[in-house]
Amino acid sequence: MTFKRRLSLFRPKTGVDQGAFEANRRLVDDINRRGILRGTLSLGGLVMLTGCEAGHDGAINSALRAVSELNDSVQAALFRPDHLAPTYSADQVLRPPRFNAFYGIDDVEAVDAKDWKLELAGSIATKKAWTLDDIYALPRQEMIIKHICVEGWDYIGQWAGVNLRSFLERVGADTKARYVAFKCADDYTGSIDMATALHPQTLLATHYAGEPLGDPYGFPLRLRTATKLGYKNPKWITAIEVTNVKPGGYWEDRGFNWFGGI
Ligand SMILES: Nc1nc2c(c(=O)[nH]1)N[C@H]1C(S)=C(S)[C@@H](COP(=O)(O)O)O[C@H]1N2
Ligand SMILES: [Mo]
Repeated sequence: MTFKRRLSLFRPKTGVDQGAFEANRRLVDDINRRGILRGTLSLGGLVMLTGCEAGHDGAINSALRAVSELNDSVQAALFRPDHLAPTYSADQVLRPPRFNAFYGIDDVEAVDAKDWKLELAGSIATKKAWTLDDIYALPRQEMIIKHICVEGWDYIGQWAGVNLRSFLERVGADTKARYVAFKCADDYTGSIDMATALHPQTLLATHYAGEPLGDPYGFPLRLRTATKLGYKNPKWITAIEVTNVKPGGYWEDRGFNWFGGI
């Protein structure tokens, strides 16, 4: 039995908006067709989608997690470090971006620029904290990419900021380490594999559509990687750690697929 078929066992049957579920499945199918996210990601996407609904059933959850962990290694093996995700044109950019978090937009606590600093931890030679002025002084890269949330929506966004690879090199991070983890001003955490951190389309974004990020979208600093789903892009980042110990993340700890991308 293929994983995709096995997964259909977890298709929600009751109490679920079937229309939304079908829309999500169409989106994931579409992503696969376009080759942005390849191979087993349809499994990952569906695990995440159905995982939400199965959240109260411990047995289903641990089964999903087992499939998901296998899927992580398959996805990591498929990762092509030089393969670029599609980019779009400026007239396709959504302004303002579409907001999402694990709470509503009215509960966003704005970060104060003067108190904010970026702390560094783990396998990094120069752990001096960065102020926003320090970050703004770095060369900026821009990209127009699609943000895809597992909830079944997407938008095209124009992000600019520091290329994460060049930042990691600048602070003397051990780029042979396996993971990069993020802490955020809310209770969110996230982590990515080093190959994704070093991918040319992975930024510490400070700007959206030519303006500093708005408060709900992660001011002053968020991750934006073109090769990962929405939840792998922490907003309101306050600390970065380079580590060989696999970190979790807010959604990953709740059963979402860890790799979450191509
Ligand atoms: N700090 C923090 N980062 C976060 C989240 C969050 O709740 N808190 N939600 C994630 C999810 S699930 C998505 S889809 C994107 C939403 O980003 P957007 O507001 O630009 O759409 O942020 C991701 N990063
Ligand atoms: Mo998301």
